Amino acid sequence: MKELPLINRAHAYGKTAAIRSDSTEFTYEELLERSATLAATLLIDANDLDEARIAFLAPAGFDYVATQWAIWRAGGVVVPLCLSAADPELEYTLSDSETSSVVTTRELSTKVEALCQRLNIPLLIIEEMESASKNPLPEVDSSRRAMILYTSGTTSKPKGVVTTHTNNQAQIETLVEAWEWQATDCIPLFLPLHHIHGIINVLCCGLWKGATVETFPQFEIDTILNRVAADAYSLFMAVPTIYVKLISKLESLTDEERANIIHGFANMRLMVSGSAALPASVHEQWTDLTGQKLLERYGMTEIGMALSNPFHGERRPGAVGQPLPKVEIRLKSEKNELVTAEDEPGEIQVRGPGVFHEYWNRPEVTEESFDNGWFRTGDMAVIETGYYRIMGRLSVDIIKSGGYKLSALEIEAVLLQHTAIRECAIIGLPDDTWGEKVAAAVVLEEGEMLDIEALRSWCRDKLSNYKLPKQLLIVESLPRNAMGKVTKPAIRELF
Ligand code: MLC
Ligand code: AMP
Repeated sequence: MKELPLINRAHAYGKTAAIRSDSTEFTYEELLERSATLAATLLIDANDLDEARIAFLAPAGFDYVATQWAIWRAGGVVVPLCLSAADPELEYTLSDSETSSVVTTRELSTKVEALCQRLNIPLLIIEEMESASKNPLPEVDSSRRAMILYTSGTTSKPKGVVTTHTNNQAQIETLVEAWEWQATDCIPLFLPLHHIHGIINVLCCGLWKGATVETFPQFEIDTILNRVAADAYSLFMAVPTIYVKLISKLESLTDEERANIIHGFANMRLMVSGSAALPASVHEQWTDLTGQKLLERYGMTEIGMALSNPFHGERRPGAVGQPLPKVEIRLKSEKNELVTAEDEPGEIQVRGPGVFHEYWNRPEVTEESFDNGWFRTGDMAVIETGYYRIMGRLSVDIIKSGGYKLSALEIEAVLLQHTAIRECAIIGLPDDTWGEKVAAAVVLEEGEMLDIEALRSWCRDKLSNYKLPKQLLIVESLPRNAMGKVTKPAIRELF
């Protein structure tokens, strides 16, 4: 039977370690076996899930990957859930994706049990999924939908980005080729597994090539640095905030404590930064500390990775390089004209097999986001002596904080539910560690008071941790332009 390429390739890797967590290793063979059992359990009443959406909440590790592969092998669409999501966010994801069942671990089940009951969605516990069924798994064509990742944007609620297996495969092959992934590679995975950076760039690329992926529940800096010092890794991929945190950690250590860690970093064959702008100063500091020249690349949930500094050749601080294999890029000016010259800014538009299939259940939004077959990223760039440089985003309502894309509108909609708040505006303030940090300017109702701690604790059961405002400014009124529209640049000046 024809299997999906990612699964099919795994047979050849047999007893190699695919996943390493807490010093336990799981081989490719074990992954194939466990995912087949889980797939059979998911298929208890059917021969094929026929693109049913199966959401899952699992920490990074063997269970996560076995569940992901099981859903794919059973013909379903994976909807990975955010571990730190608040209840309303989980409810939105399950409802919007029209999820037909949720899979989780026993430990995490309390987080979704009541919600699944309320929404009448079956909840499956991974540890209890043992199937006696020996029904053959369906043949799943690569053109079918594979994954929905929720991404914030210029709409108040996140949109589900649907990719097919073909899209995912193209995104993987692009990176495997450009960054010369090897079966001997070992990479730490500490990024959240409901976003493309962790899922495609680290996990799927590693498993595609037969490498070993060492998982951590989150960015546990001390544990990870111990492993770096033990020379455990050949590759490292992270968001800029992580490099900033690593630099300040390394600077806090004595020369002796630092020596092995620096050696471990220096020995890696490649270190990559992406998901947000890497300040040139951080790039240079990292080289001074470790001798490694970070490779910065640019991507997006909807398109996979698009631009990258070269694996061989000049890695230029402040720039994101050139189009990756199989990715076509063009720049469109404000006047909607093609930019052909260097030093002229334009919106990045992307075409290629890695570009997503659709926004789930949003045909009009999908259509509007393309210009004659080219995906409009909303990011501005310029070409300078052959390399693209990202200049910023077209929308002020999109914030990138710690590598997470946040919608100002989504946070504003939540804040407006607070009885003390009459009006509010969320902006991203520049921040050395987080890139941008979420800041709120609010107009209070008559006689009300509010401080940042009270606001954050009120928000906590409504928004994930990383979306909570970090700064609060109480204003008499929000600055508006002649049309009555709130002007965010003017708000930024108030902080
Ligand atoms: C957390 N904190 C923040 C914050 N997030 N403060 C300001 N801004 C933020 N965004 C605060 C917390 O409130 C807490 O404060 C303290 O920092 C520690 O919180 P934490 O959550 O424990 O932080 P940490 O674990 O260190 O997380 C940092 C991080 C994480 C960088 C590891 O944010 C992360 O994993 N980011 C990666 C996201 C990602 O993968 N994006 C890729 C999307 S895909 P206190 O006071 O309570 O201690 C994409 C496409 C592409 O973008 O191109 O790749
Ligand atoms: P997401 O929607 O979470 O996938 O985030 C994608 C966005 O992250 C892009 O549209 C860019 O705005 C931003 N981004 C990713 N990589 C970079 C980079 N290297 N430099 C600047 N911005 C980046």
